[in-house]
Amino acid sequence: KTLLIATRNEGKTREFKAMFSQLGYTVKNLNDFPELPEVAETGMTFEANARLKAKTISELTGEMVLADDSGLMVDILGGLPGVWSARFAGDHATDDENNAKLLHELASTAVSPDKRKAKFHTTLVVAAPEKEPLVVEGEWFGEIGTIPKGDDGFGYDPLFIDEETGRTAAQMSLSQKNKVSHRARALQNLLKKWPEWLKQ
Ligand code: ITT
Repeated sequence: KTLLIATRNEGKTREFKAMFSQLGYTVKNLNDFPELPEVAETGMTFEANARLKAKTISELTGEMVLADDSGLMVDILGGLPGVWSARFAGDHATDDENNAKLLHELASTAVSPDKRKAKFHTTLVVAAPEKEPLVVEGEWFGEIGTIPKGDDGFGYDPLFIDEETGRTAAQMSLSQKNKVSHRARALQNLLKKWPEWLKQ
């Protein structure tokens, strides 16, 4: 069984590969299909963008497609970077540039950790021909550190401190992160609904 994920983000893909391999699925992403177009993320919400990515790629391929729209929401920044997480420091910003921008925005709160509370959010959408899309969410609570720690993961992982363990997401192994992350929780919610949805 193969599942196409409408993403070009290899960090997300690595996590999905591990999660879905336990379910007997092989995962492919858009980097395996260079002929498919870029889907512009014009939505103002995670759900709107996830729907856009899943529906567009499903219509173009005629396949069932999973999309993940996700991001980091920092309390004192009013939920930013949110849907702009991938582009926080500019259109083709690297993870390092986005992390530097986040630290800069939070510089004045460095001494009060309670002001650095944050969460990761994922909305997953599964789209397939002739079906209403299936939509689920997952969240992960923590706070933003003052210096990057850890080498694993991707994106904001070196700055995101898990509230349960006090470790950054980048200090966790892939399998540890996949037990507690926003993406893992969203997938658990998906698996509760997926069998019924497939039968429709
Ligand atoms: P696709 O749209 O191709 O899937 P993208 O990177 O543009 O790739 P998003 O629009 O959903 O994906 O942006 C998500 C950004 O949020 C991502 O680039 C990271 O910066 C951040 N992010 C999401 N999940 C994360 C995680 O588990 N760890 C660290 N950062 C994460």
